Amino acid sequence: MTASMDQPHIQVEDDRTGLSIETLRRAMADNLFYIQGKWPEVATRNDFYMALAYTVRDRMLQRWLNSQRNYLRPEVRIVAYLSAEFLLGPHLGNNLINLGIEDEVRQAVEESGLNLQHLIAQEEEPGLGNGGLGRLAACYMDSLATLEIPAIGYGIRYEFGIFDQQIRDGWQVEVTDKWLQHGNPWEIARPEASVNVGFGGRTEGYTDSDGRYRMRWIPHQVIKGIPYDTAILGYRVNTANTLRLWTAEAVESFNFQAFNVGDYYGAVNQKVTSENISKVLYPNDEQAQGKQLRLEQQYFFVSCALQDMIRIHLTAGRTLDTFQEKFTVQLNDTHPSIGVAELMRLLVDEHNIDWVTAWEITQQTFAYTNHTLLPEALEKWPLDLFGRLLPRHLEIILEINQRFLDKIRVQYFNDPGKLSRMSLIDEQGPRYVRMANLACVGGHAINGVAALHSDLLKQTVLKDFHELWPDKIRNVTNGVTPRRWMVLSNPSLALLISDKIGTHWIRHLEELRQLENYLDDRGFQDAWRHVKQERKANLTRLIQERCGVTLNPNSLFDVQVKRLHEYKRQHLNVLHIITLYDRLRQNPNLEIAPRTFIFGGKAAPGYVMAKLIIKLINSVATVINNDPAVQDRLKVVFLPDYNVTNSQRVYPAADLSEQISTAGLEASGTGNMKFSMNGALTIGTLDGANVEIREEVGAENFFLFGLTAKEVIELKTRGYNPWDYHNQNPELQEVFNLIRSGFFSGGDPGLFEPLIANLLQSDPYLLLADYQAYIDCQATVDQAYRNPDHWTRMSILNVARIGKFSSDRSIREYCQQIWHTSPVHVELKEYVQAQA
Ligand code: 73E
Repeated sequence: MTASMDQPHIQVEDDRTGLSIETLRRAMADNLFYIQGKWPEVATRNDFYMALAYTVRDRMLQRWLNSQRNYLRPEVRIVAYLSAEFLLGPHLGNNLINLGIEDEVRQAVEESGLNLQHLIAQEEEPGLGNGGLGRLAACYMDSLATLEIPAIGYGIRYEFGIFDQQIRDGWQVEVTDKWLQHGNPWEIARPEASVNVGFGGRTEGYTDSDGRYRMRWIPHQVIKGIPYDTAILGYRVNTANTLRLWTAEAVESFNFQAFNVGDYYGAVNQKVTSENISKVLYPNDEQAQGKQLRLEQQYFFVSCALQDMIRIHLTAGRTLDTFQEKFTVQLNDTHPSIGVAELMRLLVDEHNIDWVTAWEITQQTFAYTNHTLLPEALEKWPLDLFGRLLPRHLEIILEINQRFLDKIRVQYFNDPGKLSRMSLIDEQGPRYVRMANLACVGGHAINGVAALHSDLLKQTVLKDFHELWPDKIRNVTNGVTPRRWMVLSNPSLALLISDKIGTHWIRHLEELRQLENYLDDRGFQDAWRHVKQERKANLTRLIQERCGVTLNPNSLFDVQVKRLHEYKRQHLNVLHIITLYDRLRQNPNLEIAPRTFIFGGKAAPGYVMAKLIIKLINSVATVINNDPAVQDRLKVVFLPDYNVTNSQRVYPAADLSEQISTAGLEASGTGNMKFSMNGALTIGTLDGANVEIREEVGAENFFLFGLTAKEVIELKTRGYNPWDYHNQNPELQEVFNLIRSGFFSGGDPGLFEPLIANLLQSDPYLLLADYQAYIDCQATVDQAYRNPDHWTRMSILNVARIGKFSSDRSIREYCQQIWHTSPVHVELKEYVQAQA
């Protein structure tokens, strides 16, 4: 449209903000030409995806910049969420939903001769996390924005995220995740906000101009942190918070001194080693890595983040004595807990604040979330390594420790054990810095991630701290965002629900309760089943494509997707599969509901037993899927490369959710919530958030089995002998015999011996103790599934009563109990007017 001379004020919709289908279509064509530099005839699908992504990002910028401007208002309090992992998943579909422009964009895309689903599928997901902990951070960012809470997520912009998993000959093979190779349209580099971070070197005392004796750090090396920002939009609100991820670079591209003396390669080498810090995510879930590079990563992003916060605070015109009013900093596990020492250093050494004041600010600033009780996940750093890398921080930690232990000594003068247990330094053998103790002492709140987990924390690993500060340990049960896990992943379910109760539930998940009114509505039940069938057909297509296995969408989809770990007991699931298979072999006419067992999940590359479990699943799958005697009553598949993208097709398709960890070991779990939200029923132990899910959905709508956390401890204390269970149970013996005979391993009886030997000799996760209860419980699942009406009612009730597990509820609790912060509405008007 062009304005003619006599009509100079014709309103043309802005190509960067307009929402009409025509404007969107034009904006895409424009971005394809001017950003991708392509004509449509030669554009790849990725070019079209990029053109669309920029079109959507343009429509987020008003909200984003106005939200960022709010950060600088002195009275605005900001949540800083520090996390080594943010497992975001693809942005495009989610942003369309949160903006509420899905329909318009779909039409504009179609009018351009393209398909929106294909473009959405084109996005390479940012897999900057391992599993639940990283995904939780992403859900919390979504809820913070939706609840209009000013927040910044700080983390690392790993060049390579979690590896891609391939399965070759049944084994896991790791492939580098080059998620940035086609460009990332969602981020904006902000080199002007770069900061320097020191490493190594020494400390020295000096007398300042006021005659005070002070310490300073002379690092050996300085690395530059460059922030890349991504907008995290709330659902149908103006708030768009920032996820600020840091990339490491050499301070100068070349060390000119080395360059001048002719050491060109030496100079370049320095650049290369500096960049190592943000190169790759450590792929270990719940396994502390004692590697120096890991500590470097942690310190790097935490120092960048704290320096950034201080800059924001000072720019807002305030002084550092009020830092704790401006920022509340959540430590996502101990990974960022070095922040306690770093803030002390910044305040005391760099900003000349006295120790006592600095300590008050620090303690009031930080809060710490614990995500696991597993001893192998507890982070501790050898003192010498720590002192070499961060000499000033070690001094600060020792000073914190001395002042802390002085108090403990007075308070518990008759209990010397307290000192050694609560000390920030482990001195039992070689000395270590204990990061959990640092996080506990250096903050004002500690929380577990489900009620049972928080109770166990108080009774076990944090018992002494709980006795010292009875109000400090709280519980905030995890939650997940219904925007990604229902609206985006399961549009047909979302539509069916909204058809009945409107759309308010998307921000107020408790309103799903209204679905109980339709429990006996025949039409509704049929529609419900229809949605599930459709999602099962959809997953069937994915599995056909990825595994070449044809599934029966009428069979019971029994799903276990999560990281591979012995405590999660994927191998207990396998024992059940083999039991059923053996029964079918013994009795070919056995009546069971046809079942499809679906597995997915990555194993840490160095975790031999977890990798062997993957091989076992695939070996059992090959035998069962090719045995004509089974007559398709059982199918087993391992879906490779389980990630956020794939998971969005898995949860909606599940009938049964496997949550079968040894009680007391899964801190919360979040997959359990996503399954339930999508109408799957749970078979599970009384562990983590399962306990609360069962309370909410009703015991009669949940398949419970197994020892309780208390019984697990009692059994272990009494002395657990797996042979007792093996010897009493002929069916279990038969299962073991089959595996040991080489039946599933092409005649190689030794292949799974390490697994079998582990179960028979020690069985640390009590599979044998829970085996029979699990088998019996699975039989009740089978019975229940054969009554479709009843199953559908249970499925509806699971969804209707799952409201508690929205991450909006979790974030509200953090705001009230820990962060003491409230929503700030973002106004867009001002900018629009200024523009006009
Ligand atoms: O139970 C899950 C929990 O739902 C827990 O295992 C997981 O965190 C989830 C979110 O709260 C978790 N991940 C880690 N620790 N706990 C972890 C530890 C080290 C590296 C990476 C992840």
